[in-house]
Amino acid sequence: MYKSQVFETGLGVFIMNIQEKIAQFPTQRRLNKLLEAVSGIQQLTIVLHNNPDPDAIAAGAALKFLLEKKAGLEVDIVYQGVIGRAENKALVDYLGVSLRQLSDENLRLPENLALVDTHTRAENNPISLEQRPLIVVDHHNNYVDGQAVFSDIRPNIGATATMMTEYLKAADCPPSKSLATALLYGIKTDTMALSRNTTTADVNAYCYLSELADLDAFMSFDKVKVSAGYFKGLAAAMNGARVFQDGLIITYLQELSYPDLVAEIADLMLRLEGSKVVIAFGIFKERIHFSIRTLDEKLDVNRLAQTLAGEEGNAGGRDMIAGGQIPVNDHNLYKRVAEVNQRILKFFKLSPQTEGEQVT
Ligand SMILES: [Mn+2]
Repeated sequence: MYKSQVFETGLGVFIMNIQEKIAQFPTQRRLNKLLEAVSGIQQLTIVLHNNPDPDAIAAGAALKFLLEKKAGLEVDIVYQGVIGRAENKALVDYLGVSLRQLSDENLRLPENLALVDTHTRAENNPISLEQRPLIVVDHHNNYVDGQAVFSDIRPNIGATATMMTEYLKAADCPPSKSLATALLYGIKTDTMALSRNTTTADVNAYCYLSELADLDAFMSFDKVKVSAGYFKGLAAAMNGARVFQDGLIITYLQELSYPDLVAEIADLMLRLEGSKVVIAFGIFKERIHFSIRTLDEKLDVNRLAQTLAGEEGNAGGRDMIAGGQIPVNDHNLYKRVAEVNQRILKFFKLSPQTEGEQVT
């Protein structure tokens, strides 16, 4: 009997089901542990990374959905910073899940916490080192988060939305149309449409979600109107961009209308012919925000980001993406901006006098 015929029979389908179930074993175990971590509590607060992106927003909403359905919890989602990108705002509006912005003055968090798309050692979230979250689900950095009651950190996975999709499947808790759409968009943006840091798990989740999602809504996020601030930033980025040897591009955007504009610009400038590494930076609320994108797999972007941030800032990155912040004030702003430039040139072993070529 041919293999295809075997799989058309009841036995074949049975075997395929078993194979799928075996593949789900680790997720099932993780799901049980995740639910154990919140047993006996009624309320939980999910903390996303600062200036949350679509992956954090979608994965956070998925964890809320899962814990409300499977553990009967009351769950709210909070974040620090700004949801600035027009696409991300459109996603939040569409998703209809309320996300509470923590004010800079009042960062006190309740006791029962979950971190999503970030972890306890990352500096891009407001939780203090003394706080022990019940849950951490993330795909940044390669270590077990011993500080959390339950942690699932898988740095090889392209998006936290992929991990949350696995949980929903294992829990027999299919996402609603809007949640599936958001998760799909989270995977799309974190993996640059499955072209960067992508694993089979991401592709599987993507296929699964495509069936459930509202594809018109999914396509609409990238076509949403953007603010004049975006074009202002774009103009500053183009005028300020300088190209150095080996495809290094540095661009200083000055005042940012929202912090993650630097990431948007860095992604865009990586399309310039010959570019291999882009570093975009600008100022938002007494901080220099910088973003790094590369096509060079050998470049240690995390080390580069740490170098730029220096002692006074914080940074992190993985694979081909990194970012960070450096505090500034009115007095040291110019000095700090010059320092960032010098640190980049030094990292790439370029002379401090090198000026690079203008793009425009
Ligand atoms: Mn992510």
